[in-house]
Parts: sequence; structure tokens; C-alpha cells
Amino acid sequence: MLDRLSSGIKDALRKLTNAGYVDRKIVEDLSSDIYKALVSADVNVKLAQQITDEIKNRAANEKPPKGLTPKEHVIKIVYDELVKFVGEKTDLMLKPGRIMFVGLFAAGKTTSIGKLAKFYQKRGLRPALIGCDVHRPAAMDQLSQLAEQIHVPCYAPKDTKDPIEIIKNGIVKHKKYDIIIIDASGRSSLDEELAKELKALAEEAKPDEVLLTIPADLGQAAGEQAEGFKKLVGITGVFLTKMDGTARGGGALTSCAVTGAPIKFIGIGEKMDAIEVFDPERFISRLIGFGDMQGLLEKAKEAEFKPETAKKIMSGKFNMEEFYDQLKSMQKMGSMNNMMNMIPGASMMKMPKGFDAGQQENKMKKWAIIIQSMTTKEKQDPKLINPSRVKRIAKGSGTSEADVRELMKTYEQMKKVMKMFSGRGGGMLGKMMKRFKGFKL
Ligand SMILES: Nc1nc2c(ncn2[C@@H]2O[C@H](COP(=O)(O)OP(=O)(O)OP(=O)(O)O)[C@@H](O)[C@H]2O)c(=O)[nH]1
Ligand SMILES: [Mg+2]
Repeated sequence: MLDRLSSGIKDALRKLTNAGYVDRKIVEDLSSDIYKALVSADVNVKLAQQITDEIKNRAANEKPPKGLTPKEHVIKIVYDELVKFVGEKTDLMLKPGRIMFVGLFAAGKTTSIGKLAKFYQKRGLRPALIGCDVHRPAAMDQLSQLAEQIHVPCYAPKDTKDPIEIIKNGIVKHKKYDIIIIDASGRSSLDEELAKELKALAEEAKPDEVLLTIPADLGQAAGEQAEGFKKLVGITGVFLTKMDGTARGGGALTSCAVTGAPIKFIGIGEKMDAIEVFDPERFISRLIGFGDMQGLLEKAKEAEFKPETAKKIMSGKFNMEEFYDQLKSMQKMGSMNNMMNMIPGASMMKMPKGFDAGQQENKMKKWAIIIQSMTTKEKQDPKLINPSRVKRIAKGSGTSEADVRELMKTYEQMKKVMKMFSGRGGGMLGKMMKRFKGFKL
């Protein structure tokens, strides 16, 4: 995916790391190499100029933060600026709801629906499909076959040409399912007629998400298309398909981001598991492939570490919100187990089972939704959460009671572990805290 862009940026960064020291000439060369790489990936020339000007500007005027060498600092600037231009991280719908797919002919709607259904299936939510593409003769069969392949129920009747009637019946038929995904008709262009049909369909379906499917090989034209759909029918995000087969993906990505159409997923192949959640930070890290990007970001992150929260956590006195914030920052800094391993003797202590913050991303997302479904009182005093509240929270967050109980258990275990730590005296804790400059017990 985006091989040329990736190797262009990697080469540019390699030149920087091989240089003896960072000076103006090195930064100029770096910027011009990155400019060329961006333009070769179809990024708009003005935008490419803007990105590289900003890199030059910041490299010339900013002092490296504590802990970063001047070279590492420039690499972080390149990373930051690229992240900024591929969009913001958006929330995915990870709770029951309806998703409608829109897009032009052959954009990849039906295929992406299959991928997304499988994506939800893997996350414990039960999807069901409704076919509303009444125009293309084989569309209903294609959707049904796909559904069969991934073992998902599908309502795609061939005896009616009325999408509104299909939606009404389909929603009733699938009412026991968590996520209903709707395949709407495509067209060769977004004309009035298509807009009218999609609007009526959306009015009936009341989708929580409207995902526009755009093939990445459109390049910069993807942005115009996103804009058009946004204006005429409204979209909540973009599913950018066929990123695997084009060098123009840079143009598609940046032009969507510029029009304010957040990319939520990317398609990277024809198979049902060729789907990625679009996370700008992870995407750019991989694209620029700097060996220790993660380590570098962690170092920068440590400078932002808040000792007050850490102190609270370490004393074992923390509420659900603080617990979650802490989990998030630990996840950013690397896994809890890794941190523990840096303290002599600490590895002997057992962390709560399955608690490797580095691998907890999906669980963390689920937990975030669960915590959001708690009342303020419950967050501040989780002891209030009795079985009937567990039931309510599970329902409200679209998770299971077992999920809620697991979160509660991890929270309690974490409290115990932390109390044990502080109980063992400042020795162990002190050593750990030394890693965070300026923190005094
Ligand atoms: N390489 C690659 N091919 C894809 C991807 N997504 C979809 N395709 C292919 O693109 C073609 C069109 O996909 P469909 O899912 O039928 O597109 P559609 O938007 O539903 O098309 P219509 O229903 O005709 O409007 C198929 O051959 C898919 O296999 C992707 O991420 N990568
Ligand atoms: Mg289709």
C-alpha cells in the first residue's frame, strides 16, 4: 500500500539519520525529498507544499523537547505534520445501530459491507444485512452470496423494486440483531435522482452511520466526490477502498481529509478480511517506517506524563474515570508489563490476568463505551454498581454483562495490585517514579 510514497519518505529520513548533524541544508533536502514523494503519491501540490513548509518552519524554530535529539525531533515533526494531513482519528460505532453504505458504481460498497459485517462479528456484535440496490439486476444475489460466505443473515428480496418497502421489512426481520448494514444503489454519478433515492432511504432507515465508499484510485478526485455526497445526502465517514492497488492513495486520503470527510476504514484487497480501521497515527508510523517511531513517541509522551494522576493510581485510590485515563496513557507508553519489568523484583508480582495494555486496544474501546454508559456517580464510586446496574450498563453500551463484569474485575484487581505496591514502601514505587522526571513521592 502506497509503496512509492513510503519508500520516498523512508529514503529521505534515512539521509537525515545518516547525516552527521542537523543543519539547514539537511532540513531543506529532507523537505524537498518529502515534497517529491508526496506529489508522486498524487497529493495536491499546494498541500504538499504546505506540509513541507511547515516541516521546515518547525524544524528551524522549535527546540527539541527534553529527551529527544535534534534528529529525533525532526523525525517527530515529519510524523506530526503527516498525521495532521491524513485526518483525525474518529470514533467507530462499536455499539448496536444501523449503517448505510452509499457510493457510485463499483466503488466497492457490497464488498466493504461484507468486510465490515465480519469486523463486527469478530468484536462480538451480531450484524445483519439488508439489500436495497434494486437497480442492478445481480446486486441482490451478490449480497446474499457474500452474507452466506460470512454466515450473516441477509434480507435481499428480488420481488420488489421499492427500497423503502425493503427497509421497513428488513428492519423488522432483523430486529434481534445488533448492527444492521444497508447496501444502497450505486449510480455512475451522484445525480439528483440518486440523491433523492438515498435521502428517502435514509429517512426511513434512520442510520447512525452513513459510510461513503470511494475507491482510492480516484486520487484527488476522491475529495470532490466526498464533498458532493456530504452536501447532497450527508455522510458520517468514508470507507476508502482499493488502497492496495494504486499509487494515488495519498491524493485520495489527503483530499478526503481536507474536505472534512473522516476516513474510518480502508480496504486493502478483495478478501473479506482485507479491512483496516483507519488510525492516522498508526498509518503514518507504518508509512514512514522509522524503526523506533514508537519508542520515540513514548519518549516525547513521557514528558507529558502527569505525576498527580500517577500518584493517585499508585496509592490504589482512584475512580473509574481516572482508571480509564491511566489505562489510556499507559497504553500510549507501552504495556504495563513492560513498565513493570523495568523495576527489579516487580516481575515476580502477578498483574491481573490478561492485562497487557499493549494488546488491549479493542478491549479498551469497549471499556470506554462501558464507562461512558455509567452515571457520574457510578464512575466516581464504582462500588454502587450492583447486578441490576451491570445489566443497565451492558444494555446502554451494547455490550454484554460479562464485559461489564470483566471491566469491574480488572478495576478492582488493579486497585489491589497498586495498593500492594505502595504497601511495600516507596522503594519499588520510587524506582518506578524516577523514570518520570520531576516526580517526588
Ligand atoms: N483490490 C481491491 N478490490 C476491491 C476492494 N474493495 C472492493 N474491491 C473490488 O471492486 C469490485 C467492485 O466491488 P463491489 O463491492 O461490487 O462494488 P459496489 O460498489 O457494490 O458496486 P455496484 O453494486 O455495482 O455499485 C469488485 O471486484 C471487488 O472485489 C479493495 O479494497 N481492494
Ligand atoms: Mg454493490
